[in-house]
Amino acid sequence: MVKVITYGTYDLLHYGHIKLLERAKALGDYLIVGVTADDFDKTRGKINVQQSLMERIEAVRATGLADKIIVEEYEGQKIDDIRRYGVDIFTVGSDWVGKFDYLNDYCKVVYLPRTEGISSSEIRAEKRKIRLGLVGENPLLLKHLNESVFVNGVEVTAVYSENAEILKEVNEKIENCKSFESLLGKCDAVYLVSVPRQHEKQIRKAIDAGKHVLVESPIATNPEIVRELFELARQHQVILMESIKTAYATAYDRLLLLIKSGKIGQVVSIDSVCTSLREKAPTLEERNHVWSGFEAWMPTALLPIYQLLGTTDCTEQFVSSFYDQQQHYDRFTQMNLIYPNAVATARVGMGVKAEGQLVISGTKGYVYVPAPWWKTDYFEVRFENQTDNKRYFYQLEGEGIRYEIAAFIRAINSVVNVSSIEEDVSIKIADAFDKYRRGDGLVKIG
Ligand code: C2G
Repeated sequence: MVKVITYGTYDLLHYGHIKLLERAKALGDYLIVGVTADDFDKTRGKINVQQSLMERIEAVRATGLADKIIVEEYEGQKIDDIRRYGVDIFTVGSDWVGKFDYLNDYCKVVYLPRTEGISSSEIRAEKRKIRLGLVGENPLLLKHLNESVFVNGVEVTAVYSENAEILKEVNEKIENCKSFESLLGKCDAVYLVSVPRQHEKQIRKAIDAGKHVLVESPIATNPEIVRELFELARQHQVILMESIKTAYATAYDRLLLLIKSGKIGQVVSIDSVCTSLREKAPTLEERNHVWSGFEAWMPTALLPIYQLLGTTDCTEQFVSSFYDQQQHYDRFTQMNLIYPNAVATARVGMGVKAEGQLVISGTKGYVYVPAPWWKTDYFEVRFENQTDNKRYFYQLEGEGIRYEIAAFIRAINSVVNVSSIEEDVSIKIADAFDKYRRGDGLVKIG
């Protein structure tokens, strides 16, 4: 019996895929089809896959051409599979010519002509590209601009910024708008990275104009307003999504799942530290568009705390802030949160450097994420008995920003909010800002 193997993502299964599978089957008597796992696709740069692994497997199964379907999860797996299943022929489309010649050491390699004129990318692109407008003075705007090119189905068309340094970096193909209103006329969706106090007004205008909104955290600095804005977005059938790039890092997502499944027992303490230095403290004028330490970092530092310990049971919140009174600028802030069965500390700073790690302690063990934990690609689960310790690594591309943009575009196209940040977490983050602003539980030093 001649065994044939072939691999693919098979997203939005189309005629080209089916032709390939038919010809692959015709090369032998038994066809094995390897369907790529989501993580594996991410590591090979395919981040726009629309269907889940199960949907893609089902589509391949429905062709009736595969005698066996397997999942491709890691680099080098093809060699393993060929040996394990006693494969005689490896085949793949001609777009891969030469790439798999190394498999000739294990079986025969056949490149089949690719069907012209059809591809998953084209099917995805048939939907008109989402025109994205970028708004704000924070240099994060440029990171989003650069990362958006990795995401299919989106194109940055306009920018509105009062920061001349940022505008210098934006190429002339992108329209430099003189006002927020004119930007709204040039796009379908906006990414806001203006200072938090401008968010509410801008979000309302954008939603009223029927635009989707991705907004750098916090959505607003008052929990009631955030609740209202989510409601407004629902009424207008647009997506409102909070942006914290860490939430889209695969390692961070896996870490949450691992802890929620009880790996370290009950969580009793979370210590989260996020700091960065800046060249010089902002002047009073600059404060109008410069983010303070609390604004820039607190949402990220609070994210694992609210996502793991919840948003309803937090009984107390004490904050000490090293505050530059003259410049109205917080340099270093520590927030202590008390839950019925757990405590947490979020420590953030701008203009202060500390070990930016995340430690989550439980009754059976703890999770350690080394600095800078907000760009997580690696973490360890540690136990009393060191031989039980485990290390986890998940490739992170573009600090998570491109995954976040991809999630935003997917949400827009499916009109379902697929945000990795739950609404109650967004509201609670706004609540922390509100309390801080009102001086509730706050001790200022410096
Ligand atoms: N294909 C084709 N004609 C098309 C489109 C795709 O013959 N118009 C073939 C591809 O060459 C591939 C298979 O259909 O053999 C699956 O295509 P994709 O889902 O795009 O998967 P791909 O990224 O090519 O993955 O490591 C190799 C991969 O797993 C192949």
